[in-house]
Amino acid sequence: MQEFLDTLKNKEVAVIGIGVSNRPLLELLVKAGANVTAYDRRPEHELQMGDLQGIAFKTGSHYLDALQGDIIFRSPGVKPFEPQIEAAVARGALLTSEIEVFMEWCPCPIYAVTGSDGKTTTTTIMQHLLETTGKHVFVGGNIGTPLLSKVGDMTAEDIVVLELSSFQLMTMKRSPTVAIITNLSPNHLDWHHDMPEYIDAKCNIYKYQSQGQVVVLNADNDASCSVAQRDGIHPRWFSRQNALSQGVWIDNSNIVCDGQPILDITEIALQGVHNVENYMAAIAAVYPLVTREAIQTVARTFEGVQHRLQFVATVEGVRYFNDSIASSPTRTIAGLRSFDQKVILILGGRPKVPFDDLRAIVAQYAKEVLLVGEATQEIKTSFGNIVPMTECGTIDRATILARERAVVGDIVLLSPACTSFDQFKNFEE
Ligand code: UMA
Repeated sequence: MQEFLDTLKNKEVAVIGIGVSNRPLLELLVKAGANVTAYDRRPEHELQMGDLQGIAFKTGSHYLDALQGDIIFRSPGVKPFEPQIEAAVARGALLTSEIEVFMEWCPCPIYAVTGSDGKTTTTTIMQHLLETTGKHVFVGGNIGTPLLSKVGDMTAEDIVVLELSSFQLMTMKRSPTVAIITNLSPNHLDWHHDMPEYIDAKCNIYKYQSQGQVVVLNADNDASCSVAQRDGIHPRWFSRQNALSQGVWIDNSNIVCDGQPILDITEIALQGVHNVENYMAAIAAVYPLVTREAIQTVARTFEGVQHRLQFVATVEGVRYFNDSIASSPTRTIAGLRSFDQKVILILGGRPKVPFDDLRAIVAQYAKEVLLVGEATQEIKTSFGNIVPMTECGTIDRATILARERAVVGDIVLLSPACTSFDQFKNFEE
């Protein structure tokens, strides 16, 4: 950690985006003696910067107009092709990010997961599996915890498991020891220019690997097969649909790894074939470091990431999911996109950001919306008549109404797109 901090002393550093990823980074940069300017498009009063000392700030609508610095840290949501960023790079500035620098300085093996669907669950499965080896496992990245400030606590004996988004991978010039792409399908095309750019970003997860490092790909996914062929790589494949000669596949109801039966899929506590695929990807990455017995124990006991698209129960043929961690429209959009049928959506609470971006996705993925909390009128105004909406007031009433309205095969999803603070202590309550 000290070695890393020494590289930054007296450097002119720009940090774009004052959010989850960059807050601990800002503190580290100040500690290192760098001259730091932090940029954010949000106005200063929304940023709660009181605890950040020794930093110059540029905020608001023209925040990037005077972008300076030898090193630029971009937070994931900031597009690298903003003209001011491209101009800075053209004049010689180094464009990097908290996660990229973490990967450079991390002292232990990194297992990283990306993909259009199943990233968070696969990352968490990997965490549980690797913990059975007795090693200290650090988990972070897009899943929520920035790890750069923890490098000093890590040793070569530990393991890091990262969830990486296309936003994080887009400018990445480092790859992990073991990389997984769960699948590739159109996603985030409101942010990326187009599908090829999105896919290229994802492929950075293996592009900088050295010999002997591993990439796991989904043989059932056409886009994954195309990139393997294009890049001439030799991945460790998994396939739920076809038997393979090597890698991970299904024989009767058994997940088989290189011909060895590992796990009966009926033992997996998580619902859905997508979770069978998540286990297959994870097994391809960790077996035989993680034993067959340990894999079976995790599969029987791990019931999903709490509050994060967590499957709760099937009642009278209706499946209920809790995604209460989705306190912004972006998160609700991601949640809705993971279902392949229209859902009954419980939405609302205390509004945080406008709902305009959610409108089109709700029209596509929700059969009806049950509204709760302070955001009710704002959502109604924003959505107009795209979908039937009912004012319920509380989550209790919304849930009762959802049960009355749902028919066999329906999905009821709580994914509020708002904070819970108007009625609850936090999203967990
Ligand atoms: N900002 C700008 N200009 C921009 C964009 C953002 O100034 O053009 C500012 C915002 O006003 C905000 C700050 O940048 O104040 C940081 O915003 P950010 O959106 O870059 O996000 P962070 O708070 O740093 O959180 C990010 C990830 N967010 C995104 O990728 C959008 C979090 O993933 C991640 O958990 C966190 O880093 C820790 O590493 C969230 C996510 O929704 C969960 N990810 C997407 C997904 O999973 O689909 C990719």
